[in-house]
Amino acid sequence: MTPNIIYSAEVDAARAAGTPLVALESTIITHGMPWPQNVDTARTVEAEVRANGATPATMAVIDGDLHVGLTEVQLVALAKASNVTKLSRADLAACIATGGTGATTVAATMIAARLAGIEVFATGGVGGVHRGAEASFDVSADLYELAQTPVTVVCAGAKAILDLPKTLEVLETLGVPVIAYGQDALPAFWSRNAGLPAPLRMDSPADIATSHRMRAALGLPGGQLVTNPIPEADEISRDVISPVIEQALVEAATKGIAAKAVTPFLLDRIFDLTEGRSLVSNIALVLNNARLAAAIARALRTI
Ligand code: PSU
Ligand code: MN
Repeated sequence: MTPNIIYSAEVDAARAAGTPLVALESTIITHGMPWPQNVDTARTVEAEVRANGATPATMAVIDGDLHVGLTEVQLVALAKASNVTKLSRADLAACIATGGTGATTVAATMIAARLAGIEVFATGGVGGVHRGAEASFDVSADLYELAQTPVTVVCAGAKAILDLPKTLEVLETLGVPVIAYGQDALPAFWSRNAGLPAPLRMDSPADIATSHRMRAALGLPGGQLVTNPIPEADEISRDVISPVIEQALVEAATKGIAAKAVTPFLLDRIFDLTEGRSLVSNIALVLNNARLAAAIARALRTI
């Protein structure tokens, strides 16, 4: 049995030519941003990847087919739909087997990227260890995926809706390199500094690409997590965002939000509570990550 993988025309051409590719997720479109900014961002991010010398491959499952690269029509349909399933590692096979439609998280996008031979993936934020995980056991499958699937994921750090020290501990335990790009501190999504040192620092796409290949050469499974600080002009300081996050977390607890619903609920509340400012920053950092991911994908072609 083989899954039906459908490559978009541009991804197909890039694969044939051996030119750089960058994977993109779709949960950020369906569960991470509101319409219509979600589809605008998806288009702009794809354009940014192209402008930086690589081909974008946005992943999704549509009617049981695994799509690597979406057409404009597919992108719009996904962005407009209100009840698309959020697909992580646990959900992917079931969705494909039953002819379903769903958006891929970081974990599922990494799986799709590996199947398509794509080594680099750009997104906004990854899942992690949620605050209160000692009671809820809520640890994102993204972390375990990074431990086993050989894709370098470029994000802007983890959101402070998560417990960042615990997230770093789990990544260390799992043997996942966490690399801050161009600075010593771990970036925290909307802000450039989480107040924690990053385990590793690299200052060039070439070093990140070489490390990616070195892991394979050493027989190590899994990928790398590159944390790229949001551009200064788009940053929201920790003082401003922290109380907003606290309020969103209290509301989630009061409403009994659990499991897959937690991250989308918090993102939506933070958007409302910041009157959309969180989204402006979110878009800027995704574009910044698309540029770095394209540069890493280009560097991988020269090694
Ligand atoms: N963090 C964000 N924005 C997002 C997500 C996480 O800042 O859109 C999405 C990603 O798709 C990520 C998923 O893989 O949420 C993690 O969900 P969970 O915590 O349920 O594993
Ligand atoms: Mn979770």
